[in-house]
Amino acid sequence: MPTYFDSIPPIKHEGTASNNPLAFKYYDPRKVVLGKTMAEHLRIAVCYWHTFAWPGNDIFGAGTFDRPWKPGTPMTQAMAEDRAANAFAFFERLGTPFYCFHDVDAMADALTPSAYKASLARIADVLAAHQERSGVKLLWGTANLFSHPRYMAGGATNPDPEVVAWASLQVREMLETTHKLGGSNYVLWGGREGYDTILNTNLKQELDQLGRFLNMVVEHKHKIGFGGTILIEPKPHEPTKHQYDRDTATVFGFLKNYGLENEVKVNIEANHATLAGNSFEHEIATAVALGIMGSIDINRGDAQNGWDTDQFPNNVMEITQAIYELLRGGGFTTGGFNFDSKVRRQSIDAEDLFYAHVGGIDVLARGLLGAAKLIEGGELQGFVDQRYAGWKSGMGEKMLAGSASLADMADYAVNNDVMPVRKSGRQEYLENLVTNAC
Ligand code: XUL
Ligand code: CO
Repeated sequence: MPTYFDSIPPIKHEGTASNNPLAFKYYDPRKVVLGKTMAEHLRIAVCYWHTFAWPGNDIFGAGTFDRPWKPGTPMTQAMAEDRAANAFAFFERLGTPFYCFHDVDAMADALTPSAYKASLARIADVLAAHQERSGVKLLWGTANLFSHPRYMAGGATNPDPEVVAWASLQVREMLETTHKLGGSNYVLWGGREGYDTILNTNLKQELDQLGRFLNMVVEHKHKIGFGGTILIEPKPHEPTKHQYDRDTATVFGFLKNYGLENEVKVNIEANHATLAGNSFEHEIATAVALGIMGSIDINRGDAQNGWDTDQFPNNVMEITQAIYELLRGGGFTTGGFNFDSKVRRQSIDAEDLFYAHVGGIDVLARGLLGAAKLIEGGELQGFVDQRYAGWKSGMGEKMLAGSASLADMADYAVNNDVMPVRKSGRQEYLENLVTNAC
């Protein structure tokens, strides 16, 4: 069957001397970096929603993309199958190993719960056949609990238990579908798990609903024997004014509160990190430190715009720092880099989808090479280790081990007439190390 992408040749690695805009300059899937191939390190996925389900509309204007599978219009089974064939044609030409999707990105429209089940099952068979034929795998699946009007006041945190029953249906079906398709993770992004105004909101009630809901998801995961990781995707706001999963540290507190810190990890998104007032690398370092680093949605925001612009990444220095933190934490296990990025509304051609992904993937490859250089050089780690060396012996060691009290520390200061010597934090020197590694 012909596809929209037939005129695009498969994307190859041609190296930095190439000026072919449809070739990788840095991403060479087989190149070994720190003992693993680039493909194994980066585990790249294309997302279904921005690239195949979004028609190019925004809140002021209609869709601008003239795609043959007609995104944004009511979807029949035939259209869903056409969309899947085009999506896999894209994945195969790009040569990326994974994809991610929400239930409604891929399935024909369904009004009732039983129609929903049947429609999802029908497209799951189609996706399974494409996976089998192409070798492309599912990085993660998720249920969309935010687009349908029934979810205007939330999915799991809705004041109406009947809406939560619908949410339970979608999550059960998508968790089972992800399992059947051999997915590596299952994601919950709580786009409407928050509030528009606290005036109509019972915050404690909603947190308890969300905590119980997530426990139900974990119980079901074990019941069906899904071996992948359950991931929460933090975001501070948009579409709601306040979202409960606002950033990684907040999610960790929530998981602890509901006994889930050993069951659930995070899917960190670069643009969500910056919307929350954090840096991307801060979110990764925090997840690593708390033992909940799972996967990454890669994109970038816009320094002037305060919303989730989901642009393709192009800042090599920022990505180098992010990948450095990721590698320091051991890198991905079940996770990967999912391109939760969208081309601009004026980028209307098939080629634009390729330019965007090729550029973004090359930025990840450069970030990986830069991070590897920093790790191999050892100066950055050496500086940090030296900075904290005092905690390996003496009073520092005792305090951390719990054998020195507040009084012991205070007496130590008095008895030894302690006058600490200030040492440079060397920020600019360290920034130069990163710049020079890129
Ligand atoms: C929204 C967002 C979602 C999640 C999956 O900002 O990032 O697409 O990644 O629901
Ligand atoms: Co995302």
